[in-house]
Amino acid sequence: MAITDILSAKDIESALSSCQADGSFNCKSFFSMIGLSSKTPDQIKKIFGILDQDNNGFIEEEELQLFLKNFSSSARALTPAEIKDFIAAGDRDGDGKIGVDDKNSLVKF
Ligand SMILES: [Ca+2]
Ligand SMILES: [Ca+2]
Repeated sequence: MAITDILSAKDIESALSSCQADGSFNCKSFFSMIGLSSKTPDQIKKIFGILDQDNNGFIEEEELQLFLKNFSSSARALTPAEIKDFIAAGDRDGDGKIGVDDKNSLVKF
């Protein structure tokens, strides 16, 4: 399954172009630009499954570093500060990683 089976290639392109510079990535605006909020819970779970590359039910720091590459292989890696902000927004149970069931996460999966 490719991420473009679920998300529009055009939305992905504009989301990626909005965060080309180091430090400009914001997970909330990125998810909003790719139209995540209009997806069904089932589609969102599938996207989570793509981002969770080792399939252990969590998106960890190493996977977040390569987050943008799931959308385009030529996209950049996230910086340590961006990864930290991403985890701060998405990790609500405090285990340092983003789980599919992190309740009240700002990052909705
Ligand atoms: Ca994982
Ligand atoms: Ca968590």
